[in-house]
Amino acid sequence: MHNNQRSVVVLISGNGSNLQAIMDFSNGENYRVCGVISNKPDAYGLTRAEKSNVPSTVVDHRQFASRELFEVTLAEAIDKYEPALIVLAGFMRILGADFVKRYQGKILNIHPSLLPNYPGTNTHQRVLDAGEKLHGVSVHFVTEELDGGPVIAQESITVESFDDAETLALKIHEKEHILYPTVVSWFADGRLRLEANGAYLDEQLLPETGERIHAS
Ligand code: NHR
Ligand code: GAR
Repeated sequence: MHNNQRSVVVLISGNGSNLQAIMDFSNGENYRVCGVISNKPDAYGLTRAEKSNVPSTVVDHRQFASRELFEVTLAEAIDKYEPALIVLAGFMRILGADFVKRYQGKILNIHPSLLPNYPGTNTHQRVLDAGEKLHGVSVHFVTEELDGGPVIAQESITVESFDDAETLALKIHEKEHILYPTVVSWFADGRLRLEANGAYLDEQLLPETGERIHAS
């Protein structure tokens, strides 16, 4: 086991299979998941955290009168874990400018599309409706611009004639569960940085589509 693991907080809203992959991969790695925060009290990811003996906190957005008040409490919950990195993994609340500024360069998100294509929600169905042959997943730095922060890494899948939103989600998940822990460990190694002009990996400015690892 590493004795200088970087602390990571994972934010979820649901199933938490990416959280699971990140926790599983952390064994003997350069990071550890020190806390899980969900905005949904019934998220299955909370059970996953408990099973892995990782502490968790619920910050239920419905209990707050405004986004700003929700985010103040969310920030307090995060700061208690003193993380080096915040990882959004199926986290479904848009984060405001003040929140993002506070953690500038320290928030990652995984998004189920080949950004900059298909930002927002319901990506699998939109990809099918558009007749795309190529789909995929992107890990990016979170900035004020929704799904618009610099892309760090992408992995693609092919869309077959028999695919529906469910089979696409399955294929995407398989890629995500390898890609996301890999990028988290890059960050923990100090290899990743957000600058005004984009994302850097090993002092190299990444292209707008990020680093295509495990090209397939
Ligand atoms: N916040 C900022 N500032 N920047 C990003 O890039 C963010 C972010 C917060 C979340 C994840 C994102 C995704 O990967 C993410 C990226 C939720 C919505 C959304 O519309 C959109 C994108 C993402 C997450 N949320 C609705 C809202 O009003 C609620 C939808 C729901 O609860 O089902 O917050 O796709
Ligand atoms: C993942 O596929 C992730 O890319 C997507 O939700 C899923 C969460 O799965 N994220 C978004 O759609 C963000 N808007 P998980 O809870 O099993 O990790």
